[in-house]
Amino acid sequence: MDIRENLAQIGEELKQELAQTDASQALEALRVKVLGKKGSLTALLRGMGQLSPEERPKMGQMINEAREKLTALLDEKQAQLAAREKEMRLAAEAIDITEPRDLPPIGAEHPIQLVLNEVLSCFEGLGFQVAEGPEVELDKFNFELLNLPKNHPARDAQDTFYIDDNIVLRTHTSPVQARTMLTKKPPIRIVCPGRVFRADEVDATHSPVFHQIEGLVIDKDVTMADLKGTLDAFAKRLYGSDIDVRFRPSFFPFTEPSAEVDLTCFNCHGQGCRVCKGTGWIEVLGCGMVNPKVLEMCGIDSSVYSGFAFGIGLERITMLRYGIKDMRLLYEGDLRFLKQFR
Ligand code: 2NL
Repeated sequence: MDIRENLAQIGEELKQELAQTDASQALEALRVKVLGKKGSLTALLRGMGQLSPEERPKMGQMINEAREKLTALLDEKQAQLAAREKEMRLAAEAIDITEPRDLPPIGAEHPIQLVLNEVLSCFEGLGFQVAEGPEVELDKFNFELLNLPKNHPARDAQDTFYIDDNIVLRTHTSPVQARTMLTKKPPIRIVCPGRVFRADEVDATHSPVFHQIEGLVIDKDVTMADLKGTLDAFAKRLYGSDIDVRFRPSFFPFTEPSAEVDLTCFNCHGQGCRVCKGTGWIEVLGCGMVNPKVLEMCGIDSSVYSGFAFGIGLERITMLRYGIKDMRLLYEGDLRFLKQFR
């Protein structure tokens, strides 16, 4: 068989085998079988040694042309296979973006937050603005300006977490109001919600970290009637139009006069029940007319302006609202408890 026939046969064989090849690995094996060191075309090249010097250049040229053709055939097939394999891979990896996914578990607002939201929307409806301040406070703002001088029992080390001689964890949100009085001119109408700290034991009704919302109104001619009217409107917005407020005399160093405020029991509407211990009333907050000494220390002329303030313990009204018997449930983060408020 002469080289020409040989080349034609190698080409025919390759074409047939290529037609049956459908994987790039098999294609590479074919490439080696023809063009590799021990390949059929390479064997022909080696055989050229037996040719006469006159024949050699011509045959060499034919073999090289054949090699180029065969290489082109192999490359073409390789490109086809690569394209097909890519197509298959893309098809296999395709993502159905219309497939509904598993939703991550959705959290719920904490019951204290739920109650705070209601209380805030009541006061915002009455024209109050929300003010916030630092939880780590200067003694001056937490105590001094609120008529709680050094050695007052309320600042006893038993109740107050001291950072150092002049810095405490705030024991109420009143320092936010003191800061507001020092920086803003009346009229002032703010509510200050936030976390407060007292060195208390932990039990069903006490926690060293708890939450308050305080309110402050300062303007000309503000009287006890404005205080009572505001709290009455608040109570009716929060619990319903049949809820009344009742003032009992009390004492706070920062207000004079001071009062504790009861609301009609939201559970029995005044009839008397377990929630209100048969009285028909529930104690909800403390309040009073801002002590003129406090106004003066905070840079407000007490001969021109007067004001009222109040403080509400959020844990207490949250527990009453949802019938929670132990305050610790509010802090433990037990999902079985928290889920019930979704
Ligand atoms: C309570 C009593 C109260 C205030 C807080 C206050 C703040 C300033 C001036 C005057 Cl800057 N008063 N706050 C007044 C009366 C009572 O809270 O039993 N809270 C749970």
